[in-house]
Amino acid sequence: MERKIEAYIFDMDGVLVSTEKYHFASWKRLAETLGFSIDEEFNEQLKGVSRAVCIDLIVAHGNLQKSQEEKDMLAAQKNEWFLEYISEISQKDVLQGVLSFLQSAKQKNIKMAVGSASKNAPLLLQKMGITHFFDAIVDGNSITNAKPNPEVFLKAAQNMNVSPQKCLVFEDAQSGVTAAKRAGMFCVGIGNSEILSEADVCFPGFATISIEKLEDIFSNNTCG
Ligand code: B16
Ligand code: MG
Repeated sequence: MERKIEAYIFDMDGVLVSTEKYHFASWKRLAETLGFSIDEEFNEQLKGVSRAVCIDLIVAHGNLQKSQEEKDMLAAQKNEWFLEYISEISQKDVLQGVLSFLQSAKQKNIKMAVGSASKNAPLLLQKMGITHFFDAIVDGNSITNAKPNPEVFLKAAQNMNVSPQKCLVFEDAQSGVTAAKRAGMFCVGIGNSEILSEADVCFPGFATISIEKLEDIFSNNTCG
């Protein structure tokens, strides 16, 4: 029996916009003020997970002991730098191919949601002028369990009134791909297929993705 996708759920950072470089720059700057450095490989662990989990990972990486109050202050500092870095973001920063993909999906009446760990998601979507495309926005302000917990994607499906089996998630982070699979959803990895090995299929970005191609892959996939 042919299966159809009824809804798309987009991660934000690294999928709709390349803000991951600003998250990385802010965490690196913070680590350096604490006396150590972080590299791109370590940064893979920070992608997709909440600010609070990131600060725990950073502190552990530097073999430091910090109280909750100190960690909150460090996280606030990181966010202040991140907000400075993203202050000039506008529609020109939407990743290549994303805008035309959103327009085509809207024309086909496919439901769409954002499922992001970021508390800055509403601000960034507004800066990029793409908020109106989405039927639901579930972000770091509305969830209690960070990815790889599936809560963010299950909530997005529920808010759109679509069953998880009919949702397709776009993700650039290992933690996010795991969350999508735990939610019982088909997952399209955006980025390196070796890093995102749990995804059902991988593309380097939206420039090479079309709705027709996705329908084809989804309907022929028996284990997604
Ligand atoms: P904030 P996503 C995630 O967004 C980022 O990938 C991750 O690097 C960041 O730490 C997290 O949001 C929290 O962001 O500090 O802005 O609340 O990829 O799930 O859209
Ligand atoms: Mg991401």
